Amino acid sequence: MKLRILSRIPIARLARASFLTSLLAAGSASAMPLLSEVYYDAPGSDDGAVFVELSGPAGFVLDGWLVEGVNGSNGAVAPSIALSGAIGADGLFVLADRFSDGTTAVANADLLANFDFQNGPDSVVLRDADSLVRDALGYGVFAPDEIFAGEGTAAPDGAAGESLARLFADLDTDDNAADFALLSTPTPGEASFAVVPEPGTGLLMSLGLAGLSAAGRKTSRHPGADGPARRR
Ligand SMILES: [Ca+2]
Ligand SMILES: [Ca+2]
Ligand SMILES: [Ca+2]
Repeated sequence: MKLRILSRIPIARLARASFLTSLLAAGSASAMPLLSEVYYDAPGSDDGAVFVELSGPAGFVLDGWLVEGVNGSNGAVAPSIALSGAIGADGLFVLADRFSDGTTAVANADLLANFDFQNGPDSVVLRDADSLVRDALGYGVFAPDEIFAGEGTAAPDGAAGESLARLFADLDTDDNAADFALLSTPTPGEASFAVVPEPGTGLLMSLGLAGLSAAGRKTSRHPGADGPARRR
């Protein structure tokens, strides 16, 4: 009976399930926290508008961790922002740029600091309390003599108003081009998470259907479509 059900599923959906299953296999939850969204170029002034969103285990303490910009033209590090506080119960943490009056226009901000990143080609790096690089995102087209401090292949450099967000906030294959996509509407404090298949699904799991059904049920199909808001 299961095989008959399988025969009705379009090939394209099976391909997507297979892709998701391979991503789940390649990703590593142990690598978290991760950069889950970076917004560095708001329309007009960036002041009070840009942010870095991290994903990770709820309650994970970020004291001593750093978010750094790496200049693609010479490798210079600026800004370097010291993190403090903990990842929220929703699995996300938003570092937001602040206006001179101490407020921000960024929704769901967890920590305010004064920073901005350059438009690409540049990189944003996440370091832990031992200064080890735990995650990195390079964006834009890097010339051979420019410094790429991201992972794998660079993500695209979006237009003003677009952010770079992980397809799934908790999924990392260490290839920026594969893991990140441009969002026309940035989503600080909101994200889609990959769903770990439930145990005991046997045949379905081997066919990659567990990932398909889970993806259809619990995540938006396209991060830019900004699926159902998470409960906070
Ligand atoms: Ca701008
Ligand atoms: Ca990574
Ligand atoms: Ca987001």
